Amino acid sequence: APGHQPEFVAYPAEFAERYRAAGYWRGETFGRMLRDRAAAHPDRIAIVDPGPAPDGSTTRRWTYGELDGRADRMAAGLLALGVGKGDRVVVQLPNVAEFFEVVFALFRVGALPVFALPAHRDSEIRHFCAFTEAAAYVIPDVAGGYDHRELASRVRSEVPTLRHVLVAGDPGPHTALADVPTADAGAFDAAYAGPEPHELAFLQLSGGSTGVPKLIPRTHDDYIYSLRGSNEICRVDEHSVYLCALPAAHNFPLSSPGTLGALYAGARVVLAPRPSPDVAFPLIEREGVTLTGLVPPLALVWTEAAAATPYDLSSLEVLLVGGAKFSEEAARRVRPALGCTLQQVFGMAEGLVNYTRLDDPEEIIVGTQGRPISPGDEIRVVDDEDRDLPVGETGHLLTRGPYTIRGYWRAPEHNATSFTPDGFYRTGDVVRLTEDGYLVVEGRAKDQINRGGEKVAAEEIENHILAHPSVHDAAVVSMPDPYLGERTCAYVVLREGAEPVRSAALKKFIRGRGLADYKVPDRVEFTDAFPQTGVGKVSKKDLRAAIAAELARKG
Ligand code: J2J
Repeated sequence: APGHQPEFVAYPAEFAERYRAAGYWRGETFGRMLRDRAAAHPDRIAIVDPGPAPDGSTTRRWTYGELDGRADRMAAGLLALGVGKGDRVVVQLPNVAEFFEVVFALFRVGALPVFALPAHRDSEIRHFCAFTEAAAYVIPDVAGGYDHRELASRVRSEVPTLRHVLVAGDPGPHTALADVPTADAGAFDAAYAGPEPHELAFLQLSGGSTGVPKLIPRTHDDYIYSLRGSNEICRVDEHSVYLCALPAAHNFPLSSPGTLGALYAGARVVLAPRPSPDVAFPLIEREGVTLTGLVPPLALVWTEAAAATPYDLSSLEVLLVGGAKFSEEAARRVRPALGCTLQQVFGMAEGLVNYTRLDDPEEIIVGTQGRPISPGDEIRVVDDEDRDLPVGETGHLLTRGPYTIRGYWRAPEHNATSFTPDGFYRTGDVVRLTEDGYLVVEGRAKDQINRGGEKVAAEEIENHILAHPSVHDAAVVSMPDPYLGERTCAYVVLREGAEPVRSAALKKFIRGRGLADYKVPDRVEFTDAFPQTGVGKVSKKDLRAAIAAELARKG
């Protein structure tokens, strides 16, 4: 049947009806959303891409009309290449204007962007392309000194479905993105049956706690609701200027309220090529940025740099901080240093997003991770047996609601354990609910390391370590770090009689397998055996305690 998507666990009809009746889902799609904004205010600036020159000479400014026209021509070009509705396209672009041209073109034809991060390498990209049977892969030529065209050639030779590699910049052996759009301005057929609001818009990446990252299917209806809700809470309107400092594809800068929230509001998006103060501060001054989002380590760097900066940051009204726990002590320093309101955000690509409110008392802003966007968000805090705990007690966070998925994409076995039978998502976060309904993140039950907002799935890294011929067993755990909050420590048991390996050589081996740099263990500890739990599993709790004690001892 048209629109039938077997890999996607749809919202049960009764819930979909409820979410529509409540006005959460309004039957919007991203393709039409941009068309409407462009019709309402064609000449307003949508995207500012400062390009490589710090003096502003290479800056590109696209109006809503221009972005809309570009998305149309790109959509027509993609259809001409045979990329159509339901096809998957892995998009791995840095913070450049083309990201929005491509993504809105894909939205318009109903092809699904798969949002890779710029740091991903062979092992991640190969998996995304193969697992989604991607028809195309969109890359920069060289980014951060890395040539993505070579990576694309390797992946293309391994993944038979991958018919096109589209390059923003010099294409090398591939196709230039600039050659995809049709020259004919009216080429995208207005009668083309694009996606329906209840259908999928894209696949987002999960932070992950399993051997390979899971993919998160989001619909137009549900995601656009999260944008509208975020905009209201963060007071984003047509006068707002959002600085995208984190990688644009990540769910936080994409949607909380992020670039897509800003575009929904008819606001302006400014793309920062890097999030460091030397790049971001001049952009804030020059473009009159009103809000942005950062992970905690960057918020610390900004807070420190603000004291001595020659740049005028007074346009900045709101700094969103999330992705990892922001310490209360650091949170208190934001307003005095940057002169703006701190807004904590505790979100996840699977759905649920919590914000402190702009007019909340200081104690709530610095001491909690906010409360849900929607009255339709259902929150449960439970014990190990899924029994609800009294308010104020610490337990596992389960959630269900109008923008939280009911299942990962093509992952029935995972879904059986990641969701309760009645559709609550098991976040893996350990939280406490305050009397006023705010959440405080107290820890984590999932087997993941949160490296300053960058998520590392322990099992994924263990698998890479186990590929080394001298390694018998591996266990990856977090260790405390004053700057990132956590770093990764790999405990390794070598094979008996195996060639001894040094820590540096093992890290080099892991890096050589082609994975995002932030996943390479920060530290390797060799041991003869792992501590066991009562049931004979590796006790990661004991390993975490051991490395924390070791670090504390050394000071
Ligand atoms: C503690 N842990 C947090 C916070 C996320 C907005 C903001 C962040 C994300 C994100 C996002 C945290 N304090 N303030 O998608 O829209 C940890 C939790 C959570 C996981 C989700 C958004 N904010 N976390 O970080 O999918 O463990 O989304 O379950 O990358 O990050 O990670 P991710």
